[in-house]
Amino acid sequence: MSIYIDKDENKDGIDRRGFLKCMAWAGTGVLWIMQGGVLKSFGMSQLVDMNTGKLKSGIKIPKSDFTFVQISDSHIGFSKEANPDVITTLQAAITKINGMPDAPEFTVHTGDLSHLSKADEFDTLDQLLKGAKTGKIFYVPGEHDVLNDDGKQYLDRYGKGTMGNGWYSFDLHGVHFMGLVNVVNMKAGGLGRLGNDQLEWFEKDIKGLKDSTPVVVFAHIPLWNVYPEWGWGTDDSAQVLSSLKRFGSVTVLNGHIHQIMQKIEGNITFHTAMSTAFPQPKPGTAPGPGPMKVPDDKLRSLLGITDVNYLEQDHTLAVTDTPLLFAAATGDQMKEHKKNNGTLGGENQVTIDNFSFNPKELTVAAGTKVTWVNHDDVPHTVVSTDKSFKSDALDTNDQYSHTFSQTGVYEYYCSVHPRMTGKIIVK
Ligand SMILES: [Cu+2]
Repeated sequence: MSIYIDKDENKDGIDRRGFLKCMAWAGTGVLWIMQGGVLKSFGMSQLVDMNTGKLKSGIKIPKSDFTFVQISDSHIGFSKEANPDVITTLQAAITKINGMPDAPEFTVHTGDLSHLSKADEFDTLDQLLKGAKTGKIFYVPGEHDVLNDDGKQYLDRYGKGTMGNGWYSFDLHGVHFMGLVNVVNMKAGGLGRLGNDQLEWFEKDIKGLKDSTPVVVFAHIPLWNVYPEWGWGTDDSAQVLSSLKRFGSVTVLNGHIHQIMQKIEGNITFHTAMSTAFPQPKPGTAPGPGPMKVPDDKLRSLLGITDVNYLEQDHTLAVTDTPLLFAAATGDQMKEHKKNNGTLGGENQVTIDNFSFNPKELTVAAGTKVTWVNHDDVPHTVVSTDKSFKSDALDTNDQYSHTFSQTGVYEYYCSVHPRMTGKIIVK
C-alpha cells in the first residue's frame, strides 16, 4: 500500500502545502538535506527573497552532512503561452540556489534541459547554469533532449565518462548516487525504458554495496507508475525497485510530470520535482498532459493544490487511451477528411492533439499521401514500427507527409511519447 504525502511528514518545520500556497511557480527547485543517511526535502520557493537574493528572515536551514539541489524540466526553447519566458524562470531557480547560506555540494538536473534538442537551447542552458553557485552539475536526459538523434548530442555535451546512453554512478560522503536514462529506445505502446544493458550495469553497480549504504537514484521519467495512461512510468523498472529493497535508505528522484508528488514504499521514498518552465495538469484531469496555461493571478492558488493525493486504486478519472476522434478538429477539417477518406490518391490528414493521433486508425487507397499535423504545444514524432517511415520532431503546427504506395497495415507511434500509437491501413 502506498502512502501519499501532502503535509510536513519530514518534520522539517515547513509545511509543504503551506509552501505551495504561496509559491510563485517560477524558479522552483528542491533543496535536499542529508542528515545521517536520510534525505529530507525542502521546496526552495519560499526560502529565498527574490529581491535580495538572500534567505528570507526567520528561515533557518537545518544542520546537515551536506546538501544538494534538484532542478528539472527547464525546456529552454519553449515559448508558448504557458510560459513565454523560460529563461527568466530558470534564472529565478538559480537565484534561489545562490541564496543558500552554504553553497549546495552539487546540483542534479533531472532532464528536459531543452525543448527541441537544439544546439542553441543547450548553449543557453549552459550559459545560465554557469551562474549557479554550486559544485558540479549532474544531468540525466529527458525525452526532449534526445529528439532526432537518439541523444548523441546530449552525450557529447553532458555524458562524458558515462556508460551507454548516459547512465553513471558516483559516491559522495558515503552515499551512492546513480543517474539513470529512461528516455531512449522506448517501445511503441510503452512507457519509459531502461533497457537490458542498463539493467545489467545497475545490478553490477550495486552488488558490492552494503545494505546500510544510503542510495539516491535519479532519472527523468518517474521510475514508479504515477499515471501510465499519460506515459508517466517506466516499463522495466520493477527489477531496479526490487533490487533496491535491501537498502536501508533509498531516495528516487524524477522530473517529467512538472508537479510535486511524493510516495513512500518501504524504505524507498519517491519524489518528483516541479519544472522551472511550466506546470502540467494533475493526472487524469485533462485530455492529455502538456503545458498548462494558468492565469497569472490564479497561479498561486492553483499551485496550492499541486501536491496530488492521487491513489491508483480508487481513481475514477476518465481513461484517455481512446482518443476522441476529431475532438479538436474544425468542422471544415472534418468535412475535408470525410470527402477524402478512402478516395484514390486523395490526401488525408491525421491531427496530433492532446497526445494522440486523430484518427487513430485511417484507411486509405494505395498511392495516398497522408499528412500529420501537430496541434500540441510539445513536439511529437511519427515513426513506423517497422522503421519504414520516420519524421523529425514536429513542433507546434509542423507537419509531416508520407505517401503509401503499397497496400498493407502500417503501425506507427510517437518515439517521444510511445503510448501514442496509430495505424494506417492501405487498401
Ligand atoms: Cu509525442
